[in-house]
Amino acid sequence: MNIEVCASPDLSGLFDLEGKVAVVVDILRATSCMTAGIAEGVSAIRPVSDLEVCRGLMSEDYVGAAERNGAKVDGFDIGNSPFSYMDPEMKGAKVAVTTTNGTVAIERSKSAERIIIGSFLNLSSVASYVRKLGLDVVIVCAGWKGRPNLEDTLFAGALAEKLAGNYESSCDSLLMAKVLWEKAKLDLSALVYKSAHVARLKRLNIGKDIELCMEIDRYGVVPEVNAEGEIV
Ligand code: 3SL
Repeated sequence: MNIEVCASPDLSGLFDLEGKVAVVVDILRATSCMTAGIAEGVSAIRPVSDLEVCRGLMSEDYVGAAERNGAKVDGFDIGNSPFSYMDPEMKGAKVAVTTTNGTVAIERSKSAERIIIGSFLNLSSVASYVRKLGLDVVIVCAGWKGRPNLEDTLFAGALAEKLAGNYESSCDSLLMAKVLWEKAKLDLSALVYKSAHVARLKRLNIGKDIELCMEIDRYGVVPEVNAEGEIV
């Protein structure tokens, strides 16, 4: 198996995803929300990049989730907090979601053979699943508005560590992620708290979301985009 890291959706055109597994990651917070939601009983999540498409789905019995620049968008049911997805009232619900970067990363991964949702919350399960599939992997990081970010890159390094001995790679982005993870894993939160996105989120008073998103292996699910474009 070969592994590459696409550090931002804006770089996705440089990667050939055909026949490969895209592991999409947006640690803060979109793919952490999706992992928590599916693990806690949300029945399906429909990711869309367009706000108005998402709004339209609310008339088709979807709970509407929308975030822009970290904040919930007016007129939607929920924003982008994992705790909203973990609410017992969400059990069995279908969610339509749009976020600033995470849903864009999913959309840009559409040519992949499989699209799976990665986060620290399901790190080991993603690693086992990817090992079992045996296909080449591109870790597609959501980043922030076209720029790479720290926390998604760290996930790439963490996943590489879990897959050690099972892959080959000549991708420097993966090497960079591994080197970074070696340092960061000793105290993950300490480094992530220095990131640009934590600074952005802090003004929204969502410290407990950040702590949750840093938890490793809280869940054993591997959410995957199905043929209908829903994450289940
Ligand atoms: O950009 C995204 O997709 C979001 O995950 C960002 S935020 O954590 O909701 O601010």
